[in-house]
Amino acid sequence: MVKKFYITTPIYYPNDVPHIGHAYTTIVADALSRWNKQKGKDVYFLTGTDDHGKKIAETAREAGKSPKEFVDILVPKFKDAWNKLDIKYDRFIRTTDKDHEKLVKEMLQKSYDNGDIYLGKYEGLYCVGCEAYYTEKDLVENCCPIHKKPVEKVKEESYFFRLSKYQKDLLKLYKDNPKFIYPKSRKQEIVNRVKEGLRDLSISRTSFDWGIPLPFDKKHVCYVWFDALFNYLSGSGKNEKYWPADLHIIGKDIIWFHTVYWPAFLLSVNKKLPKEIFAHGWWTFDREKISKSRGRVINVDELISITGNKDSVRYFLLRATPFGDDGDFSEKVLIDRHNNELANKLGNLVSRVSGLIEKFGVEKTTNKLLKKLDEKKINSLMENFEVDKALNEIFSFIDRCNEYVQEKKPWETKDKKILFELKESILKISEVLLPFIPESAEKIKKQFLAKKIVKENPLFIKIEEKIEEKANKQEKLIGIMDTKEADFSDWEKLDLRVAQIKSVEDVEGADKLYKITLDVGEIGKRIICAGLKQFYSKDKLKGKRIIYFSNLKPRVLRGIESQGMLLAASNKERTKVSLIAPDSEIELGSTIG
Ligand code: ME8
Repeated sequence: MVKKFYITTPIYYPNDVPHIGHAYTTIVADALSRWNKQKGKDVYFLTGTDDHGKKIAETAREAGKSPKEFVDILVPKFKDAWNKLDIKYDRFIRTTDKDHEKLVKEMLQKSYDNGDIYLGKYEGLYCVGCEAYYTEKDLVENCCPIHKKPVEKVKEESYFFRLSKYQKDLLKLYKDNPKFIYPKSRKQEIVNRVKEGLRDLSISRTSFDWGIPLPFDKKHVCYVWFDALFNYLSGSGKNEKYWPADLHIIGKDIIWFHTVYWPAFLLSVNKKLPKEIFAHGWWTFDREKISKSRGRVINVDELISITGNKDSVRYFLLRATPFGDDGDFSEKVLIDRHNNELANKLGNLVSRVSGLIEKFGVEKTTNKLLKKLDEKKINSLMENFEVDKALNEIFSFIDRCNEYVQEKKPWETKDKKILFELKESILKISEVLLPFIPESAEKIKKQFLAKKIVKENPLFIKIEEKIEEKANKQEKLIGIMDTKEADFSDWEKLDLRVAQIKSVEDVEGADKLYKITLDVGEIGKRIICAGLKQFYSKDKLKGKRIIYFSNLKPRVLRGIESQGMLLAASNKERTKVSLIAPDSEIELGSTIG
């Protein structure tokens, strides 16, 4: 019988375009999904968006849109990003999908009928960012420990879920299923916290209405986490064909919701429990927290544009850190890996060998080289989710193949048997790399399965060749990037203008950002968000003439479309920032260069 494999990502809040963190989870899930498919399993891969909740309602309001209008604009951006990264999901679920809403209502009713939901009063400290309540002792300097922002005091009538009732069942679950929480390093913390005791959970709100109404009391809408978690069940295929999930992949930020609330909700409605939950580590950006307000966020388009190659992004993220650990993103490391590993090692091998085969052909023989590939090891690493190590193993084999070419010198010996070994080995490499870098792997496979192997456009471009080749870079499998020099044409692309600051406003909930309105002469009025609050008072900024980057792609920060950037100098630690200003009253809109 074919074994099924049901894998999920979290459903992301569509309150901005997806960034590197969302991309990471989704790429890992895609690689594991493709790998399991290759192993012959009946795979079902679910991803989607978490459309409801107060956070979305507030961001929508700031953007002057209704929540539904707002999410309808952002959800396609997630689909588009996943498409650009070759994510092959089976369903993209939204919590606003009718079948999901219906299932959540049924589950609420079932849990209510089982006596697990009761009406009470809630008074608590709420963080909108987390969509969760905290107690005084959880707070850090009176702020949410994750978002570092003040929490709200909330008092409302609320339905409660009897979470406390499930403490014993949960502890038994963790004990009997050592693989339920992965990696092990995160498990103990959950077990300890559950042992301390569980308080019943408020699962409804009356203070806003952007959610699923409770079937037994329509004044209340369902708490976003009860709604969200059940996506895994409503999205599990026709008649819940794939339930229970084999693997939920999540970030460590939401491990509590998945390993405590989720099994308790499922136990309450008599459904089977997911088999494994893997909570991976956290990405930082140049060692700082990814943060929209500080501009330290990198979205999927920006990520791909660094090398112009989606497979470099997939490869970098999958290889960069042991799966489970935290990771730091830096453009330089991405480019280094692209150059050294994809372009030089893989690209070089493919290009050299295809050229030699085009010239000399191949002759069948036993393949000693291929025996050096330890597929068993790769399989067992993948079964343990050690994606980075599996890639390591594949790349050691690529190294071995490159050495083989060097040792055997087929360009001198014209030995068709050696070329046969290399051809078959490269075909195998394309197969094992397919889950990780599908587009490149497909290209290699196509090239090496062709009746007559022809050396295609170079799979890597030498740096000297790069400039001429730049125009058709899209065509290339993998190109070498030059990290240091900017062309004059790069500079020419920027449009810098003299502008004057007309007004400065605070941005709700952002402690570092100002919303600034600029007069840019002939260009007109522009609005930007800038992280200047720590460095300049509003009065100091008002009336100031500054330099403005006018043709940068707009970015949405805190629901505000920021149309560019100001030119400023900052020290390494970013503790000092100084705006660069023209030293005379030159006309607004004047160009710089
Ligand atoms: O929490 N590093 O949605 P969300 C690594 N809707 N991964 C990151 C990351 C980072 N810096 N930032 C985000 C929600 N992620 C809920 C989930 S599920 C039933 C409901 C990834 O948009 C990581 O997978 O805040 C994390 O768990 C998830 O995005 C949070 O996404």
